[in-house]
Amino acid sequence: MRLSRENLGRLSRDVARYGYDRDAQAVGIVHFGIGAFHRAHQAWYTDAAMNGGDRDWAITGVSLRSGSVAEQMNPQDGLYTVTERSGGVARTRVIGAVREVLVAPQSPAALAAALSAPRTRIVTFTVTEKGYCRAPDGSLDLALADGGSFYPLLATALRQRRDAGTGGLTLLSCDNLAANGRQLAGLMQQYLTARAPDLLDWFAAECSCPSSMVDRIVPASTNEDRAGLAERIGLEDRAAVFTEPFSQWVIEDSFVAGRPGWEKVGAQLVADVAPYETAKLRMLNGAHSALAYLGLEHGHDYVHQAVADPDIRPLVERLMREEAAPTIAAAPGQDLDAYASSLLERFANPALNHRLEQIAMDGSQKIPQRWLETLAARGAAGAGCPAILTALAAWLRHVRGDGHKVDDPLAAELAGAWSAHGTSGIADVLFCAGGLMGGPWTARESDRAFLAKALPRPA
Ligand code: CS2
Repeated sequence: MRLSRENLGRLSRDVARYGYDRDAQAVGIVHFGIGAFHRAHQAWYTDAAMNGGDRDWAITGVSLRSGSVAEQMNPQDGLYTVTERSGGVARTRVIGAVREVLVAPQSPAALAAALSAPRTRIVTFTVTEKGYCRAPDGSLDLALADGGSFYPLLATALRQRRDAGTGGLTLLSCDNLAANGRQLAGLMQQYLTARAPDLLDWFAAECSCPSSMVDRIVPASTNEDRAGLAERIGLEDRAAVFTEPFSQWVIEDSFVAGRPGWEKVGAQLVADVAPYETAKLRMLNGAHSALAYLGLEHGHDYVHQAVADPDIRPLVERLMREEAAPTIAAAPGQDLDAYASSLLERFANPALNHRLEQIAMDGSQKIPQRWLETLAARGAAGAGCPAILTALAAWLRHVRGDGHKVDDPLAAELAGAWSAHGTSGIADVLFCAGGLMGGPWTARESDRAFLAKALPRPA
């Protein structure tokens, strides 16, 4: 028997659940990219805010392509559980914040109506790095944007809202990009310039794009996870997510038409997100990517195994403490050394089973803000980054794709660069000015020499 409104009463009594009247809540948020991360993070905070008395912030989730999340959630009336795991302890809660899931290609009219409804005031995004359709130089790739992304859908909605006098929207990016709000604003402006220039002034005046730092480790759920949960709670939940107890959300407080009281339920609303976002991207995500490529090469499957490996751990510590941390202008009270220690502890959580392969995907979209910006900042200060360069060499070997599939939107270009340039030239050609990965960082002579030595696969 499956989780649903009707079956809620059959849940085991130790499962916590929302206490508000779902029918009395209007939809206030449309969310693009309703995967596990959104369900364990923004929807979880919003649910807590409504539980605390906030009204009318229910969420309509949108899948841009696949119908699988809709199939998981709609038959359950949008309900799902979040289970926090640590040590032998698991705590489960039913979240009521999501009203329904729309699959964009299947329900264009319902989606247009949700985006232009007067009560919709915020649009949030977890579409992953590649969902922003950026060319390697960071500008909008218009052909990608026109091919099934959120940009045309938003442009249509913005036109309807302007023409109907409905008022603007806050577009809140919750993806792991540097200055994610500023990037989203710039990319949206580029889209409008090309496709709807008459909306540019209205967009600038009526909409806002705050930046936010999001943090919670949410491994992809497995059949085994779901089966164990069903046994424990007494109902099957096909949309269940499993995560760590830790959660952080730092949001720039710039909303054009109100927002939930997220600060009352643990989020930090601040004037400047940059110090938190930079620390998170360069330290947490930077360490994660290093663990992924080095860990896979060492035969590990999970983060907790890689971080316990004495060949890998010291390198990851150096990456965080000696390479990334010195490039970050910390906010008052932000202790980067303590942050590094807390990250090592979180990575070591054996109850999470966070697959290295999940982190290794889409490296071309991730490493600019995770590693290359640190390399650039350290390089400008005349310092080197041996730990990052060692990890970068492992990434280069990974995208060569010997015996495994490379899951990356630039996989073909990277394979082409490998066959044209080989071990002796690959790093030089990718990280030069104008090279495929030569955006934020151009390798110095000494970096290229380091990479050339590090590149051959270790015996
Ligand atoms: C991970 C992130 O998959 C990845 O690339 O580094 O999803 C990471 O788990 C989250 O950003 C943690 O907040």
